[in-house]
Amino acid sequence: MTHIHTVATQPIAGQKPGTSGLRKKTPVFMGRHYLENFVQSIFDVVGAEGKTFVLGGDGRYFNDRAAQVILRMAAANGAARVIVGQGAILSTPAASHLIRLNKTDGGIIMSASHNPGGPEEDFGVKFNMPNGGPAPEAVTEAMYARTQEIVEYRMLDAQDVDLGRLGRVSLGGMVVDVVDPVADYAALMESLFDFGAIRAMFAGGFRMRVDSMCAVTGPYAVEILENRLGAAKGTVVNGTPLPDFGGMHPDPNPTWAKALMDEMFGADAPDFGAASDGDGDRNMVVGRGIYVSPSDSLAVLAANAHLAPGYKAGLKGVARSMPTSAAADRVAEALGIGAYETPTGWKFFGNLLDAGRATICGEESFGTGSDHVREKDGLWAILLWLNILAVRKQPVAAILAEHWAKFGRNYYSRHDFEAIAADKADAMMAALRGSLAGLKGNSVEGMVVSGADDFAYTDPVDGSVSQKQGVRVMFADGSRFVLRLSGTGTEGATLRLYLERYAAGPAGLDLDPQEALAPVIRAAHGIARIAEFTGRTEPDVVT
Ligand code: VG1
Ligand code: CO
Repeated sequence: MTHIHTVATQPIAGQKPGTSGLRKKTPVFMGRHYLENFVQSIFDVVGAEGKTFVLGGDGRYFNDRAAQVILRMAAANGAARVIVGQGAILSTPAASHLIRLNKTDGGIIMSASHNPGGPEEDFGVKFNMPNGGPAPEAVTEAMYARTQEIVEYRMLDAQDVDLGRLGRVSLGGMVVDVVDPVADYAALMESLFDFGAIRAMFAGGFRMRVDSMCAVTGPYAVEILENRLGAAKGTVVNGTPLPDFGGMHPDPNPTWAKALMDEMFGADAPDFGAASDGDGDRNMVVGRGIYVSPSDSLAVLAANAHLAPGYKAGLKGVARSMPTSAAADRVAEALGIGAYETPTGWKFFGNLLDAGRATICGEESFGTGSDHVREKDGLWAILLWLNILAVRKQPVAAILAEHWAKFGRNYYSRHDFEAIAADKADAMMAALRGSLAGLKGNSVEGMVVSGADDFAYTDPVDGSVSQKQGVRVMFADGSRFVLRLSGTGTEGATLRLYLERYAAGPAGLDLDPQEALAPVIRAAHGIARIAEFTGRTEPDVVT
């Protein structure tokens, strides 16, 4: 006998999803009715009766408890079936794949991605649509509206489901299928890439280091790289997902993946290095002695994707987020395919992928992916790089040098100023927005402004409009900077300053990016008055 409780509740302030779902401090999520209110709001908006959902998360603290709550609520709301990763584990791209593979009605992913995990760190919940992609703005807005009027939620009175054991069980009237989190995803990767060629490369002595940062990709990377592709045991480090990520900050960039950087720039560096983030949708790739900026990685992948079996027919188009460098646009132009510029956040790529306009997408924030799923996919990018390396038989440095010689180089960097008081950050952005109209023609630190705007995007597929997606200031020499506030942080505001300068080559391709960008950096500080508003002169993280 099962009982469904209807629990009286009330709206909780601040349950507004950001760039990628709802993210808060873990104690907030564990607070009374907090998770329940948001999950009920999801079900109220998308409907649960008779539906099938996918459920999993990145294994961070509270992941297991939250999964039990969500299962009981799904059952109480009349869902027919939930497919859940064993141990409540699923990487974000694997969840996206399962949603599509099983033709489900969507999925709930428990993750705060690259934000640290633990009892005092961050937790998050996001909903993905039946196409496997993040809910678009109209849907997340409806969920938010629901959180502000909610008065009750539904909960099944039941024991925990044993998520450690594979197989089918029932929960109230609902079927729960506990599945291997890795198997279907690994099969998908095997269908896209030339595993034979990559295996031969490893057998020939190719060495690699993958830092899974004690987050979700460990089991995926061990199975695919070590077990199926024959990379040496121990290639994957920090490969066991831990509730607190072992105290690591699972954000794959040179600052947080410093151990990997040191290794790749050290005396006995392996041929190739890679890291991924908390939920497995991001990647950083590093060659021996050379860091690959995410914008360059997107461009190189687009230019060489046809070398992998899954993309041998060529690409339909390439899409990038607005702050990402234009390096990929140059490749698209050379290939004679479409190039798209979207706001920050993977949800904006969904329509382009569904409509067959873009095949490969990427963001400067270490996210790359393709139409194989509807999320960015860290291991996919690492495997595409490996496939390219196996075919071209050149070091990463040579591939980059040839790329720049052919297309020119978009020097690029992002400077993050973290944990700024929100009111100060807002005041700075407001002042900057107010000054845009008068900027054109001004010379700041020797840089002449050729244009400035606040990026607005009209989706070419459904016509929806997204305003105020970031301030762009363009200079007469083709350089630019972009400023926007993060939508994924949980402490104060994070200011992101994106910097870009193009060098056509063949000379001037070997500069240090920070030096190459120095005039743009000075002009950005001058125009935005960052120090005056925030008191900060130096960024906390440089990528
Ligand atoms: C950041 C990145 C953005 C990315 C988002 C989610 O957002 O800049 O490119 O899509 O994180 O990534 P923001 O609003 O903080 O700049 V993750 O790996 O959540 O899934
Ligand atoms: Co992520």
